[in-house]
Amino acid sequence: MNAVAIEALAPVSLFISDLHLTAERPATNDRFFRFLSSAAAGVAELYILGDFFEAWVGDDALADPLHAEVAAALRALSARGVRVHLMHGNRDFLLAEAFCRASGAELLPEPFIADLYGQPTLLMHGDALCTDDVDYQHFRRMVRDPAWQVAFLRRPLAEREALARELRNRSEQIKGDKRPEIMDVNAEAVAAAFRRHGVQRMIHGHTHRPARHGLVVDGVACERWVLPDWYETGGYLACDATGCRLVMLD
Ligand code: LP5
Ligand code: MN
Repeated sequence: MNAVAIEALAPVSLFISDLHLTAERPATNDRFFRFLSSAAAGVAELYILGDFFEAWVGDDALADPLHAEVAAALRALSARGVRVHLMHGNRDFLLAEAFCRASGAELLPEPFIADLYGQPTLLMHGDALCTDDVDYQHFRRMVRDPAWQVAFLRRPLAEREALARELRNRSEQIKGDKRPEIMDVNAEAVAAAFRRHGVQRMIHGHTHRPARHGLVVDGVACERWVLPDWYETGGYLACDATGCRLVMLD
């Protein structure tokens, strides 16, 4: 790393999530690579708040050419001095140390409180806030259980990939039968998170409903930023000492 380059980085933190990178959506992948060499190239840090990949079945999936290309692109960004932070989503909760070594990214626990230029900010993927989606929360508890993960990772790669494809199909079918409101965050879960962590700002993705929500929790003004997905356009949140703004790409 080069100290001069690090000093030149702008004191700005960018947040992205829900890119769902896959060889089947080359336009999104290209948009991401352009983002790395433009908006993300000169900032202090990049936070990836989950669902970076369409599905991650274990770090041996780094053998996939797209996965390797993405890891190398992140490594090039971190080599410029940009700190890259990664949080699990519901699609890629199996990202682990080998991916971090290949990409130069640091894996964050969820939830995580980041100090953004003096303002403590709660970071989450967002799925844990969707407490009305009871079936999903049950499923989440199962796949986040370390014993379940050890057993799953023992299966051959091709079998894990087939299971992930099957699960994705099931998820799409099941979502068609769910009311849209149960797939959004639950207001009580949001208020409880602000209360528990004593913060006034939260950033998350998952719901694909980009927005800034102002709310009052126990008499304290708070804000909740929701990140966009990258299916059609994509975008990011940029935060600095003056606050945050959502930037949509075209
Ligand atoms: O992802 P998205 O936004 O479409 O939907 C999510 C919830 N769905 C999921 C599943 C993911 O899409 C697929 C994850 C792939 C991970 C690969 C590694 C692990 C492989 C494990 C193989 C067993 O997270 C969806 C939510 C939605 O967000 C909105 O919040 O509603 O939740 C579901 O659809 C889950 C169902 O409600 C309940 C799960 C039924 C499980 C049936 C088991 C079938 C096993 C299939 C064979 C493997
Ligand atoms: Mn998600």
